[in-house]
Amino acid sequence: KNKKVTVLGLGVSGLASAKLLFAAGAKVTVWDELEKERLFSRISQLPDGVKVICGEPIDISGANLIVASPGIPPDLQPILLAEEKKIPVISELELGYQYLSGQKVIALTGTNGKTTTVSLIGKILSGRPVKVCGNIGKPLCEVIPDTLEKDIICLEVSSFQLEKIIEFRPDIAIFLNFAPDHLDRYSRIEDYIKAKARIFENQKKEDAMVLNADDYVVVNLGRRGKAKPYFFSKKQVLQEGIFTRGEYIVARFKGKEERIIKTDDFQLKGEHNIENVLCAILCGIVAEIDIDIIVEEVRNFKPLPHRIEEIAVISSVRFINDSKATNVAAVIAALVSFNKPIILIAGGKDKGEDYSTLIPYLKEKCKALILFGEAADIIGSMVREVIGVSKVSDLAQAVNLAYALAETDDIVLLSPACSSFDQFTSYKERGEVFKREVMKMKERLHGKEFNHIHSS
Ligand code: UMA
Repeated sequence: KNKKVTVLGLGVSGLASAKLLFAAGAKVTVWDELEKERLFSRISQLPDGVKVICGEPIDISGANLIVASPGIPPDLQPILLAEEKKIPVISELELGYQYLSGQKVIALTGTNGKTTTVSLIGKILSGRPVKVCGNIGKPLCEVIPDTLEKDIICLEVSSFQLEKIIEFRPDIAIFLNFAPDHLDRYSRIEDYIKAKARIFENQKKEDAMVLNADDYVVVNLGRRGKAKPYFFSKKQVLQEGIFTRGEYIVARFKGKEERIIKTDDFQLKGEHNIENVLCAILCGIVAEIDIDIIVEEVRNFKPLPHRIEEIAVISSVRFINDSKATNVAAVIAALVSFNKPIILIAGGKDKGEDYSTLIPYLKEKCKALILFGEAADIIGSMVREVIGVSKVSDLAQAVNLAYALAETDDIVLLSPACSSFDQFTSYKERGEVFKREVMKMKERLHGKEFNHIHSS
């Protein structure tokens, strides 16, 4: 109350933070590098009395506290200045956490599969009052005003949100997997790992860690944690934990083994989804949810949009939207989940990854690569030697070219390996545009008594 707080970034996180702080009686200033005209709808949602500075530099020297949105990089000038002046800088996640009053917190991080897994955990917990939020799209600060004491907060947390925590301490901290990503933000991969590792930092021995036993980065970080570790594995039979044996997912605790569900008995498909399901089941067990409820929720859970999502079949060519694949590891997970020739559409905003790690998979799985967006030339230069590459300017051209190249039973897969921000506002918008272009083509072809020849 009465403190001067500057919120950096007026996206969903900045908006929710500013509202919460203003309601508490703080003197709030919100800053964004964009011009006011581009932020009109957000600004109109702010309470009167919040000061807005947009499209011009901000002087933070009089502030008592800075709240940084996840997208604000740690080397942005106002952050560096605040650090120099010893003004505390916290993330939106930390701000939201400090508003909690003892609610149970489950937090999940990882590189790929976070949103699917946290959504499934939300379903598994749905017999209790649970709020699923965080990087999934709804900031913690947004749910705070409606949070009751009995609620369980189930959070997807990103490295960006964890960078600036102080007290954030989940009762159950989950680390799903690790792969290189966000190298445009972190100059060294160690910095990305360090940010993610903060999920365990404030845990105590009465808390729990849910860890992927197959991922050595995760196992190493878990070794340094103080909380009780629980493991899941797709590759090993564990002494204690959740793992696959033959066609079953199996739980083994205190020497007692129990088959839980068959690996083909749920709608989430692909190896990467087995990992997600193992993780969610283990979290459910750690949260003391009845095993029958867990199994039912896993069985009923439907894949989320934009993740290896089949959107149309046109003359036996399957079109798959995997717009959520914003890094190389996610693309690999998509490629290995098909056993038909793939025409891959990739590109977008480059995040500094080494795309040559795709080479063995391109060789084995793909017949053509269509590149678009800012990263097109960079990706092309790294993989051109093993696959035919075409460059197009947008998704409409990509869809048309992919279809022209396709033969019966081929797969056209949008799995970009990049973020979307060069041409779109989000991966969701990119996925929607892809769907629209595919549907437009389908209508066009059907309308014309299409007789394109697809030879097998
Ligand atoms: N901005 C600046 N200067 C900068 C950077 C950003 O002024 O240098 C401004 C932008 O102009 C914009 C605002 O900040 O107006 C956007 O803030 P933001 O990027 O923090 O975005 P939010 O809308 O608050 O969304 C954030 C997360 N965004 C990012 O981490 C980039 C969302 O995750 C998250 O769903 C939301 O908070 C709720 O928690 C998105 C994401 O891409 C989906 N996350 C990354 C990922 O999953 O890989 C980590």
